[in-house]
Amino acid sequence: MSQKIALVTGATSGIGRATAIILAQNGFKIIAAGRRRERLQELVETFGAEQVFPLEFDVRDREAVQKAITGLPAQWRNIDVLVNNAGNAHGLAPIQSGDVDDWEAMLDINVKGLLYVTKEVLPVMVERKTGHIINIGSIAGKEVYANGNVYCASKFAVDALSKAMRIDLVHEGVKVSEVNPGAVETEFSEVRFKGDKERAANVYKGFEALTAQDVAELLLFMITRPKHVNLAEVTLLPAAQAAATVIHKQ
Ligand code: NDP
Ligand code: 8X3
Repeated sequence: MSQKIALVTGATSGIGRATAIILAQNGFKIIAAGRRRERLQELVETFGAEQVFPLEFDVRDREAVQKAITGLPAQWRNIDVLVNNAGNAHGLAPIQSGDVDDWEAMLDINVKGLLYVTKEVLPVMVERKTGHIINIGSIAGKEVYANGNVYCASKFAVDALSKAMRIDLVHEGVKVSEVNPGAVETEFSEVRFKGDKERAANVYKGFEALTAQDVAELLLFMITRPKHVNLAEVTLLPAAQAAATVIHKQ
């Protein structure tokens, strides 16, 4: 049987990188997407050009997304799995003092970017009547928390879109799932706090946060279920976390 092809967005860091690696280790061919070329290249060097195809684009750039995906070489076009993972938070401020540029970045990346990528991948899945899309939402897409406003809104949108996509695509043979992680120690908080490493590290102090590997292992499990099985929605929390802001810290 030919190897399945998975497109993972945000494959340069955190959850996306761990997912690209675990899928490659388990025999998938990976289209690794992100903006940081050298990190995509590292994946190619590790697994070889036969197994990893680097695809550099900014998910906010609709034309670039379209060109990159429609321009894939023929042997990489039949994407079986799409992991819509690229995303981030920018800032953590009350709505009255939020930065509009931060709001736009979150909505453009987490919501519109996910839609742009999905739009380009779907024709092949619908034509072949097979495919699996996994959207990375968040506990922040299930509960709002103080100062999380627009990030939470972007992840509530991912939740709504995942449910809606599942309804529309059930008639096309395409499975849609959603994974909603709690606290995962990645570059996420460094990006949210604009490079303030100390503030970022504090988020994960006093408890054992999830690792990107924990999430990647779940994704591998979901992706490798039999064709008739869809783990539609999974919330994955650290054992020390009970809700978005309820974390048992030592
Ligand atoms: P990281 O910051 O480690 O990774 C984010 C990834 O997204 C990077 O690979 C980055 O690649 C990519 N990305 C960001 N902006 C863009 C863009 N404009 N165009 C293309 N790619 C982009 O964070 P995580 O791994 O933690 O985050 C992955 C997903 O998980 C996000 O959707 C996040 O919201 C979600 N999540 C994270 C949680 C956490 O606690 N860490 C919890 C719940 C959900 P590059 O910069 O190279 O473009
Ligand atoms: C990331 C988790 O709780 O920081 O989505 O919003 S949280």
